[in-house]
Amino acid sequence: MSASRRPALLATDPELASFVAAEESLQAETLRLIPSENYVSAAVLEASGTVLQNKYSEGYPGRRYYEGQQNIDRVEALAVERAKGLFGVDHANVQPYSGSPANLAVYLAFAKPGDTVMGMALPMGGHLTHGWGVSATGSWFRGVQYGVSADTGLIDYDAVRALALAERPKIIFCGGTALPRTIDFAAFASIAKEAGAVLVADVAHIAGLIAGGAHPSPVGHVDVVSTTTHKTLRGPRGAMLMCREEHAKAIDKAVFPGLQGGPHNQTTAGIAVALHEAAQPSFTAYAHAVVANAKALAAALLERGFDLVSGGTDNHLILMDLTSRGVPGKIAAKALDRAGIVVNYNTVPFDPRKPFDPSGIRIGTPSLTSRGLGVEHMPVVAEWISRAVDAAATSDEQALSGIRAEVADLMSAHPAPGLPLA
Ligand code: DSN
Repeated sequence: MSASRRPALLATDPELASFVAAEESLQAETLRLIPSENYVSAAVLEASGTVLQNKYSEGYPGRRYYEGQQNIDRVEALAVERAKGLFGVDHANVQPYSGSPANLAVYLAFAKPGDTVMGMALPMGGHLTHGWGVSATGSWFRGVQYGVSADTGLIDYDAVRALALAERPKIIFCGGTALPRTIDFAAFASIAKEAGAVLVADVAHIAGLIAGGAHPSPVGHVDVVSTTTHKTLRGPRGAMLMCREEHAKAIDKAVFPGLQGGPHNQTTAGIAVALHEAAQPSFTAYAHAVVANAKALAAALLERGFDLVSGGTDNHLILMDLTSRGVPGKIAAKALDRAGIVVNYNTVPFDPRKPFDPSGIRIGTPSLTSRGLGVEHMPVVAEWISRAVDAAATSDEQALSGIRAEVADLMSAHPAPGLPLA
């Protein structure tokens, strides 16, 4: 693939242009299974790289600290209206730079340093910003953490309730980054109500599934919905906070001026386009296809003897415990990468190994579904994973190269959105 799509960049900085072109080739030729990644459309890419980049606009539409907002206000208002319509919320703030700042804004809105907050432990499938110790949210606040049951790999709602009632946190987070099962927002809502906590659903991973009707919505159950925009939602890298009208002021004030300065208007434009795309019937079909593919892939992996946390998946994500295959997650992930299959190594619940060298890998189907792969392809994908993990165990580089060629063949028949054709 050439850098000629970007003639100005190529002329000014050929070195950098070559890196971008190489990344395009890599994304085109490899099978991307990282469940938090996706491919944005060409329209989202175009919207995200515009002269909106040049404008400062601290404040909100109609209430800015800089002049010249005639067009920026329209862009942001459009993104906000589309978010409200798509998710059925009273209020949306589309300015958070990404998921972590969005979650930090929630703390600023509803808690004071030292307050107790509660979320799922990171190694159990939560997120750093849900009060985990190494994050500011776990050092500036007192984080208490729930997990999953050792027997089932599922959230034990009775245990969550008991912890919440014992600790009385100011904020409870539900949602996470390695949860293969449906989140029961109603159960969390009843726990938060009993404990007197603000309930936040961090739906970053499943926002696109919610928008497409392939996962129940937290709206109506929780106080605040936090999400990134670049995972299953298929937008640019950014985030949104959504809430009922009663929390709107607190959320807006926390994002700006509480935490951030000027919003990234070029990203807001990309978010607006992604939200428009996500409101189309084709996106509903996409969201359901992501889940169907994940279920088919999980079944094909189980057939090949893999251990999956919780025994399978309800959503876009599969967490594989490779202990029984005798290959640590990191070694498997690196071998898969050499085979053209891009995953991330990941802790599994109760992992005896360290996060930088854990027992599992985390995979998902948002990206391959964006390329048009269907359930009929999942046995092939599972077979590649199985062969690559076996090859990792025996350091069989030839086998990995063979898989890489097979992967590239299938990928060339299924071009990714937003990437130039080879
Ligand atoms: N880094 C994201 C993920 O991969 O799930 C979460 O922030």
